[in-house]
Amino acid sequence: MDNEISTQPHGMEDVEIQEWLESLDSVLESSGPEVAAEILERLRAHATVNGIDLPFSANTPYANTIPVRLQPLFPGDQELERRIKSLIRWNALAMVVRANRVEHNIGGHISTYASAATLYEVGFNHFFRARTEEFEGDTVYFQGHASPGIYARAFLEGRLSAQKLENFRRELKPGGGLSSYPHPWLMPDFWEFPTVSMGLSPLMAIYQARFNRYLEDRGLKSATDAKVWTFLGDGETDEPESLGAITLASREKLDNLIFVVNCNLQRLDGPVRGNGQIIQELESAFRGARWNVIKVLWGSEWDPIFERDTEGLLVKRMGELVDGEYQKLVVSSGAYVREHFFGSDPRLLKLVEPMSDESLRRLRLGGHDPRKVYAAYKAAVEHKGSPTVILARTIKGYGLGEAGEGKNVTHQQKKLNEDELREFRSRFGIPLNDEDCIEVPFYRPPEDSVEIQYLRARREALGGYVPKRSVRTKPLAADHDELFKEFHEGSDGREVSTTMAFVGMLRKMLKDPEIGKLVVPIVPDEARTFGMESLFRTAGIYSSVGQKYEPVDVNTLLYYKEAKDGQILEEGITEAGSMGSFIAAGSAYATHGINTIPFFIYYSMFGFQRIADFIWAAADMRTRGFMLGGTAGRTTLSGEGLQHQDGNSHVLALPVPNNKAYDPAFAYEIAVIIQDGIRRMYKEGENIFYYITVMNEPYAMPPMPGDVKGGILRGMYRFRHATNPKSKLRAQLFGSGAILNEVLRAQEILETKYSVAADVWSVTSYKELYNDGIETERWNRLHPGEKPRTPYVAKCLSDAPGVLVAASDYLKTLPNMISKWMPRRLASLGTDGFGRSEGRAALRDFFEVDSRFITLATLHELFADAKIERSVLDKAIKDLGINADKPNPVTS
Ligand SMILES: Cc1ncc(C[n+]2csc(CCOP(=O)(O)OP(=O)(O)O)c2C)c(N)n1
Ligand SMILES: [Mg+2]
Repeated sequence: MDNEISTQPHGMEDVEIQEWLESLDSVLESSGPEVAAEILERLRAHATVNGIDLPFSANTPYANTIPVRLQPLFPGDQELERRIKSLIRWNALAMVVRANRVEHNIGGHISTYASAATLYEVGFNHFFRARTEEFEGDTVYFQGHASPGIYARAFLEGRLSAQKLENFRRELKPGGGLSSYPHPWLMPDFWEFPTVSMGLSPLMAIYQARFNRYLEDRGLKSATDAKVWTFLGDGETDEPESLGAITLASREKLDNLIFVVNCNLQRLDGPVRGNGQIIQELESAFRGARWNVIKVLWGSEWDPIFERDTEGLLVKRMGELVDGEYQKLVVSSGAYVREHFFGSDPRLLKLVEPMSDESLRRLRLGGHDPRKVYAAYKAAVEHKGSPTVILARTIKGYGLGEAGEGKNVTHQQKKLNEDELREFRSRFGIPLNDEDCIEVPFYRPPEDSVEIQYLRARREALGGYVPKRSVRTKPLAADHDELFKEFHEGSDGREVSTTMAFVGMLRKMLKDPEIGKLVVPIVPDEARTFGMESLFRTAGIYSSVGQKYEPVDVNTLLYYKEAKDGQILEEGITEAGSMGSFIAAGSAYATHGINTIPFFIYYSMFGFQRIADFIWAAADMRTRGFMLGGTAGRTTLSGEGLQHQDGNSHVLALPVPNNKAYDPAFAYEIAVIIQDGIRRMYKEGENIFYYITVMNEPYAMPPMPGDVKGGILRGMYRFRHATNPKSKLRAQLFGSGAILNEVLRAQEILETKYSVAADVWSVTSYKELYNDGIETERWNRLHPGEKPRTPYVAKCLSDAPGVLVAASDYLKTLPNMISKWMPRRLASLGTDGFGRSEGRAALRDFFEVDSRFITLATLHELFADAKIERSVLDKAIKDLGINADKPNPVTS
């Protein structure tokens, strides 16, 4: 391993090494660790300039970071805390075992919490401060698979009934149950942060900690020393998101952020790094990223052995083992440990000579020793200038003994046999007799027991219970009619894109007396793409250190202005990170009681497609705000080609239940959607959020044609009537986004060249129409005796004659999914297939969504209804210049 302390150098006497070590010890004693560190640093520099090749290592030895001599006294009643923890262990296990007795395969996890119990309990008893009137509270991201332990504690605290525990993973039981993992959507008074899709919570926590600073720097909340605690698994760190944002945390000096990595060296299938050392690997990654790293590897029982080891042999030996070997030691006898671990060197064997095999087996790991864990947490909360990660060594399935401690199968262990239950009971001193214990009852000592009294007193001292979610924010008051009115009036012939229109609204919202300061614009290095650079200067780009340099464009009007109170979160090229900010800002109404309104604008292809799981987590978390998919539309974004051109996102938005997805064509539509969105989310307190695609094709924005607000919001409205409604040939055309213009051109061609009179509808949201349709169907099915309801689509089209044709810049499935509620057959045009690097006109020809293809589709429908002759169709194909043998975009 690269952390080995050097083996005996050539010809160097023991005594020489001893002298060096002793002189360092004496500096340490007389002048303290800072001076000692300075000397070592100077020695290192001196060695380098003298040509000594010192290999780089970001690692420290395989030992506790905090030496015994700097370990603080443990302030709690250790014995009582151990008893409380044992009761929690029991109840957590009981929840899972009972649930699986009732319903085979209902699942749940025992071994994750079993390994993490001390890590949580030290936090609960001494560190996690609750939210109070005076203090905002610490934020804790719990490792999802440890949820049984968190529930079991809440049970002891009297916050969850035995009935609730009984219904763990059976949420639909009368009286309710408990969700498998932390889901604020399902338990909105309890869980704050969804964590179980691994890798999301570390990144979300980093951006949460940064957003807390942003709120402070902008004066939206007062500065506090509140911490963001994040518990994650060592296996979880393999998710790219887990470590993907750690440099942001150190760059921003987020000393309000603490990661605790539960290093049980195992994941689901087996060891995280059988052939390596995950702890050392993580240490070098975090130290390299300039985090404060605290390793908690060995428990207090090891201290005297280290003390005896004046030669550093033990640390050296510890650095030699790979994790697979460590895992083996965990499940082995004391004799095996003596032979295989200490037996590598007679001097090591001598160190443990006085110890029995039993005491060797009982040597605890650091993550199971409250004193070591307390020391690490205290150091973490007191540390200034950088985030802290605690790498705590634990045993997966700790206490399960034969039932799974340290075993590869332990992650999936949900059942214990009678002997195993009795053993667990005895090991943790649960007051249940042999008979009772095999029933695995929940056990809570009486209210006046010392355990319950102590536990309550500890939580009282820390301000109350954790986790607890509450919404304290006051609803917004204004209606914002004035703010949005100007956008209803059209652009007076001036050609603007919907993106420009949106940016105009954003600019205006930023100046609004009520919501101005609450708006949080978020961009992943795309502001110029969207024409937002003017906001750099007016709103400023948030930077925790202001601007330490004169920007290169300082002499221009729109220079790149970074400021401590800057409002824009310019995240750089990280959609995941930007989503982290979106989630933090969009949930601040609950986390901080502040109604921040995030507007996250990004390249639409890189949203739902790239970071869908974060969006899902945002939905679970009841996040509010607006996501704006810019440069949207497979054929509207020209030139960029296959990976950029988005015809997918409105389909990918369909599954997110509380997300409202809109594909607006005109500025007034966007204004209506945003104004109503602010009302619903921030006045009515609805737990919804918005996805709005905006495009970069400029065209004249028409004024709002009468009061169509209701239609815009519900998903469709008639934008333009046919000029000759009496015509024999009739059609209803549906268009969305920029493709609506193609539909309008088709309307003209159809009318002038083919005498077809078409009405044109703007479909702002297929998702809204679809949800309305399925909800109506469902209601009718469940209420057969009542007057059937009619889906909104059907209502709109009840007196609309003619054939039906829809076109959008997205997959054809969108119009198809609502066609069943239409009065007649629907022809759908869309952009299924890979994009191309081309201009708009060529793209729309390629994907067959331009006015010519809409015209042809309409004529074809009329032909199918025997309203026109084949010859008209043949001629149209020729006249419109359509190549009937062109490649199929879906397969080419
Ligand atoms: C993104 C994602 N992939 C896979 C899983 C399934 N899964 C749940 S727990 C687990 C193993 C966890 O190991 P580790 O992170 O080391 O946590 P431990 O239980 O050991 O503390 C896996 C693979 C998941 N929850 N999320
Ligand atoms: Mg693990």
